[in-house]
Amino acid sequence: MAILDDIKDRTMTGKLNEIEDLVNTAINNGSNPDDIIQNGFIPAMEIVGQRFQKNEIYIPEMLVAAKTMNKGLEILKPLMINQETKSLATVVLGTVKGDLHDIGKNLVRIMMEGVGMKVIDLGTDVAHEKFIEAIKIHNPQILAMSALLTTTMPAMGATIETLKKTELDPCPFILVGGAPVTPEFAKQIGADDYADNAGEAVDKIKVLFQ
Ligand code: B1M
Repeated sequence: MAILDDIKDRTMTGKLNEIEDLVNTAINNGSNPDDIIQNGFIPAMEIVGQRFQKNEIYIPEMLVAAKTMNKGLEILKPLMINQETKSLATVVLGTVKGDLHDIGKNLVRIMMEGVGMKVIDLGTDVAHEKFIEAIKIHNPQILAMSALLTTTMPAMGATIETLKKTELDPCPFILVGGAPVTPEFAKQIGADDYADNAGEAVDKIKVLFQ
């Protein structure tokens, strides 16, 4: 749809002043928030990431793109969260210790909240002690961890190891993701599942509660 292409384009190029109108137009034309995220914001940020990697754009351009996406997401958020619905599941979410990447994690959070999950977002650079503490307090059904650096992926394993030693009953279902994470790595560190993208993360959790 042309309007979703426009949203993708303006996000990539960081057109902060145009995004609000475009998102509102898309909604008025019948696009649902999921469509706008999956076909507008996510592909935009993927391309931004690739361009950054090739030195075609630099940190300021990339951060303006993320800011543009966040401005658009703010409009979608209230439309996605059904306040009346009982929470589908409680999720403790965070980017692991040493890792400050949060664009993908925030997309995961928004999409989870959109289907009625209660998300305790611990932010970035989350040490395993902090994950365990939050699990003890909130008693979530799901622990969701994100990592974008090969050097921080092992922090997921360290958290799982500590969690398993803590012998919580019931132990939350552990879902991991992030660009360098693979299904094989997830299995190796003892996670219950892996998701490739925000939409898949939500789908995999939804299946557990059907
Ligand atoms: Co960084 N960075 N970065 N960076 N950065 C990468 C990841 C990198 C691949 C770029 C590169 O050099 N080729 C590289 C990692 C190399 C590696 O480890 N193999 C890298 C590096 C090296 C670094 C620094 C070390 C650079 C430096 O300082 N020398 C540094 C580290 C800082 C730190 O974390 N301690 C650093 C810093 C930064 C910025 C601060 C500048 C910025 C982050 C801003 C922010 O997040 N607020 C940044 C960015 C933006 C990137 C790239 C360009 C884009 C990441 C992104 O946001 N993508 C990235 C290169 C790339 O990916 N092409 C790169 C868009 C986003 C929508 O995708 O995050 O993959 P993504 O999320 C997807 C999926 O992965 C998945 O769903 C999301 C949406 O569908 N997903 C999950 C994510 N979490 C999930 C959890 C799930 C399920 C799915 O379940 C729980």
